[in-house]
Amino acid sequence: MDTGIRLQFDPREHQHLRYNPLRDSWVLVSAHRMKRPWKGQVEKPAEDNIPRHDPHNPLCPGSARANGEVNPEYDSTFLFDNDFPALQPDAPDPGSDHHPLFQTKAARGICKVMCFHPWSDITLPLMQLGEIRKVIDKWAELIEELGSTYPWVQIFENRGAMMGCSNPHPHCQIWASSFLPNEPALAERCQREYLRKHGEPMLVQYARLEAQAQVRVVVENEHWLVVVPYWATWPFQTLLLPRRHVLRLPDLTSEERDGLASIMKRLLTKYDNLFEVSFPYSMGWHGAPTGSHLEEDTSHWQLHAHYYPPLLRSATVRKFMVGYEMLCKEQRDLTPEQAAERLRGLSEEHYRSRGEERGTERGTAPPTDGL
Ligand code: H2U
Repeated sequence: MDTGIRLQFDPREHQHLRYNPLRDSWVLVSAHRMKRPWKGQVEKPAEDNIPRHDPHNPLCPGSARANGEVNPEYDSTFLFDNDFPALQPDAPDPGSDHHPLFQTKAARGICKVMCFHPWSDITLPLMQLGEIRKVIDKWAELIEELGSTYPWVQIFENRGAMMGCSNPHPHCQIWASSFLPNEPALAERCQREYLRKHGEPMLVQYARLEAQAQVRVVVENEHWLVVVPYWATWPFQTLLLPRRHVLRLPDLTSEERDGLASIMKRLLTKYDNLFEVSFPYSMGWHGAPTGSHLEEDTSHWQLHAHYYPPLLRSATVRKFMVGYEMLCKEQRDLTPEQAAERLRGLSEEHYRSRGEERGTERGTAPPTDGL
């Protein structure tokens, strides 16, 4: 029933829909939902007494993995083929001439694991900038190497047991596939359409507008910008964007890679400081497709990383994407602007380093290129 009374719209109080141009979908923002009491599931606090070296942990230097291979005594990053790969290079072709309701296609690929550091009790925000830079260089190398044949190379990190991570040792995974997976395929279509309609790559324009507005910016430096996107679905979701138009990780200059190491450290320190816990998330890189796409015009793409953390209210209360989200559409409980403001206001000194002499412990040296 329309009462005829028109209230002044306040995004923090009044539910509304926001458009996600990367997924061509709408998210329901209902910030007032944060007021509801929570008697639901409370997660176990993240483990924080992880031993630096555990000879029985298959990701540690010198340990034996599931396939019997022994890891070298590595002292930086370490890459190996996943012993339980979801994609293998030589799976037989199932054939594709099936009923429209029972379709299959060939799926081939390769899965790798990359350890970031020899220590199990360290995470990216606690690593030194030079150590993070080595991770970035390795990521770029992998895109170059696997991308020479595979159309999509997904680099992703699941951090924390809450995100299904099976091992606390700092690591990420790399899955290269013979096909463009659903999310990248959607991002491909949306960015292509956007450039056609608006004459500028979507995320290049978006970064510029967000840098001007400053409302959803969390951290920034000369080369990079982190925002809680206007269309964020997870409570503290962020989008990491270069300021320059960059198609893929290997295209980054040395200065941009250093800037990336710094901005990652700053963002992840803020994440950990939010609830004073090693903040769980899934993150991953999206850049222009590779393989045969290397010969095509992919200028509609802009390199970016998504961070999807599940926590909502505290270190132990997460956001569930369940009933309405599964059956209708994604819904969020605080506005992206509120989330950005909270993250922006947090210290860039890691809570685990506080009280220690600055720069004497690993990871405590303050970043040098903050704006
Ligand atoms: P996650 O914890 O993010 O799942 O990554 C650990 C990966 O390491 C996982 O994909 C692999 C698992 O298959 N792994 C090996 O390849 N060999 C081992 O001996 C243990 C774990």
